Amino acid sequence: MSLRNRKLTLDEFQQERTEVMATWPTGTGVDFEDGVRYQLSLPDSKRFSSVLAQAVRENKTLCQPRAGVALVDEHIKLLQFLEDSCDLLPSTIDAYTRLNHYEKAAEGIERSLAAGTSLLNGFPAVNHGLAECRRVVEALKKPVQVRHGTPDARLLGEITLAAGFTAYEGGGISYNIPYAKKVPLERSIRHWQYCDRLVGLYEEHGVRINREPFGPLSGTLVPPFISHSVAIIEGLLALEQGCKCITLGYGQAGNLVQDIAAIRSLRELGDEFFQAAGYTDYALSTVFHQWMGGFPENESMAYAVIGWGSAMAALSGATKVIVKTPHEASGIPTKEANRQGLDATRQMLNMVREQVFPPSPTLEQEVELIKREVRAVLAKVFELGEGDVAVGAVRAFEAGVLDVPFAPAACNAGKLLPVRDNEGAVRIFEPGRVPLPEDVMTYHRDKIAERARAENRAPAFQMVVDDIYAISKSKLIGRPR
Ligand code: 8ZB
Repeated sequence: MSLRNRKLTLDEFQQERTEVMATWPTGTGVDFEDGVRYQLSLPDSKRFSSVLAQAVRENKTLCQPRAGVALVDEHIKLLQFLEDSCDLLPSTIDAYTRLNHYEKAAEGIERSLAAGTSLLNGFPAVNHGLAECRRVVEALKKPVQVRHGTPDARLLGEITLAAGFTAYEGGGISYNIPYAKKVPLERSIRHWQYCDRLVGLYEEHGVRINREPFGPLSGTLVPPFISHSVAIIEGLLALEQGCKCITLGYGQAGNLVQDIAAIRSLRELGDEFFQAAGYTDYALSTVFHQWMGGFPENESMAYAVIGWGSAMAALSGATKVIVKTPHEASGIPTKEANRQGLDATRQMLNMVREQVFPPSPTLEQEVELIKREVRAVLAKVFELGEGDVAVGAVRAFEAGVLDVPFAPAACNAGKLLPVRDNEGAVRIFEPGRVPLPEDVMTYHRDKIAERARAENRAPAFQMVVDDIYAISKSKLIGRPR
């Protein structure tokens, strides 16, 4: 394996850059120096990192939608429509671009033009190219982030960052394991080192770009320690390449104590591991994703799911919350539904803002549990990598030491099985080859046994299946009827 967690030299980067820029014609229009000049000309109000930093200072939770359509003018109208209802803006990239199928994206643009409506599920930034992307940034008052799901996001990063986007979501693990079937992990991590090095290069030129690993992974019963471990690894990989503004993410699991403990432990573990690795010059924030699993069809019921996620985001003290819409069960939302999700969220954030979840032994215990789990897994990752976290991550997935439930990637073991306990917290039913301490596994088994007794059935795979569909059928825990 040639992969190493070390900063790419400028020569290595420049050589690779020449190849990347030649993969699609819009790559030739990108000038890094011009990108830096444009980035430096942006006011603070349009810089993602500045808005996040202010929220951290004020202990505020910001809200951000997902949104993206095929054509530039429509995309601008959509974001302008959402802008007054949120703090941070996205540009959600379409699925063809995520797979580097730019010819397909080009067809989608043509067909959308002919149809007079978007026939892509996001904004094809690579096809539109730098000048058109910059038109998006110019038309808005708030910071814009690229949100996608791309294992090879090098060209996308070059174009959008030069265009003035000030935040970039994703990572070599989190944009592979849940998103791709057969992209080798070694390759996606290497491609994301390029993206992180690009961000690092902007940082060297005085431009702060926010980097956000994708926290929720498969969005399906992911235990906090799994997503935290991946988030911290991706944070370490980004810091090595010179990134300085990191947002670590977590997808709502549904249990109040577990979700609050998750955000707190994520922030504290982030600092713990980053500093232990020798990084001190960075800004850290957190993002809470409203429920990423199946949603109820019924829109009133969907608002309840959105509201609970908003309350948890605020109580957990996350820096921002990614917002769902009442259309979640059916697909891409209309711009109206998108704004309704934001308005419901903001109402809840505003009501919960001043309230603090009282310190409690139960919460402390949950925080400590997650920390012990993450430390155990990451110790094994470092051991497998002989000190190198990039190598360790690849070997850990091979060995099933890192194992994301319900993820499509062939290189993911899929042996770990999560299930809810009697209060709805996500626990470990079957650890597979994930190295959890023996007493931690005993705790998980006891919590699951408690639920099994309450339901008068043995813990079995059916319980897991019931939990997967529970929220879309109106409950947190998939109890037998
Ligand atoms: C992993 C993220 C999935 C979520 C939403 C889905 C789902 C995807 C768009 C979008 C608004 C888009 N999503 N693409 N929302 N506009 N173009 O991301 O609905 O909630």
